[in-house]
Amino acid sequence: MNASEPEVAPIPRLPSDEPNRRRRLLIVDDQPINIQALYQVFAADHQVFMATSGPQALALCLSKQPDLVLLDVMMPGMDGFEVCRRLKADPATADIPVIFVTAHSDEAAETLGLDVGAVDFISKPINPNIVRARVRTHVTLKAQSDLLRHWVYIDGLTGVHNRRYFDERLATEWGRAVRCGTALSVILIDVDFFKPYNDHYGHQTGDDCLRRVASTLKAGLKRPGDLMARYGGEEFACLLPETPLSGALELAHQLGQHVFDQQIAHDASLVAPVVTVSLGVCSKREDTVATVAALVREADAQLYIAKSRGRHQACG
Ligand code: GH3
Ligand code: MG
Ligand code: MG
Ligand code: MG
Repeated sequence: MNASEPEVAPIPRLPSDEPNRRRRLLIVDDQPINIQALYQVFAADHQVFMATSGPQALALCLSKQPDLVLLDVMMPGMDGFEVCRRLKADPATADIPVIFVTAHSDEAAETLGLDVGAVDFISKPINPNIVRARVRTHVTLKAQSDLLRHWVYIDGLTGVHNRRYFDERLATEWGRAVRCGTALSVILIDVDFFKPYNDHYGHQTGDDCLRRVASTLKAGLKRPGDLMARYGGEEFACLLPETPLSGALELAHQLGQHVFDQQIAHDASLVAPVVTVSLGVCSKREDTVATVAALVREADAQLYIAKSRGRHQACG
């Protein structure tokens, strides 16, 4: 591509921001006839999954991530209370709302059901309108809380993770790296001459440029555990678990090259006619980089060196 006006990179869609998506429902009951009754209530406007045992229900919750589970209590082997306990104990399934649907409807059972984490408790035989209404309420609440959680951790301009998420992950990964004696690296990335870019092309085009730089940097990551976040303004931060300095420096060089390869015109830059970035790399070291604060401070110091040596380069 030639140096040209930047294209607007699409902001990634939210997984939960799809108002027309059919909600996924998991119906769990050891009696097929009970499953059938609930299936008929929801099949028309939901994507329905079915399980006839506790272990099958747990597996489906992990693989299908339903928006809600309708859960029988009395089942051979693992009963519904235990299924609910296990769902709530696993961070990957803890947020899925559970409604017990059971013939076993004394107050003690209902109390236990709510205590193990269910949001509601419905007696069999079911009234379709009541089940439908209660499911609708909890599916809506779940969608709203998913959306909130998403925006707490995602940068609204670029669609990559934000500083809050980066800081939390950094603390977690630092703890893990110290415990396991593994490597951990950070790259701080700053767009070169971005104030002149805004002055020359205007803020709107500046925003488009940031979106494009963000998606280019994110696409340059190699492993699922790697993280690219917007650190602030025109700065990005990359977290690389189990990556020593040599690997992080190599990736930093590649990321800088990827941004350059986008050939986003920058007539006001003093380093090239296109948008470039400077990168500072640092890795955990027992002697000199022994705290999270030192890791980020040293990456920032290396970024400063990259700037002072002429920009459009990585130092570490
Ligand atoms: P250097 O090469 O030394 O990094 O120079 P610079 O001009 O990039 O450095 P400076 O920190 O002075 O400028 C950063 C600019 O980034 C200033 C600010 O207006 C701009 N900026 C920060 N956040 C945003 C944003 O969200 N959108 C836009 N369009 N510009 C932003
Ligand atoms: Mg049963
Ligand atoms: Mg800056
Ligand atoms: Mg800058």
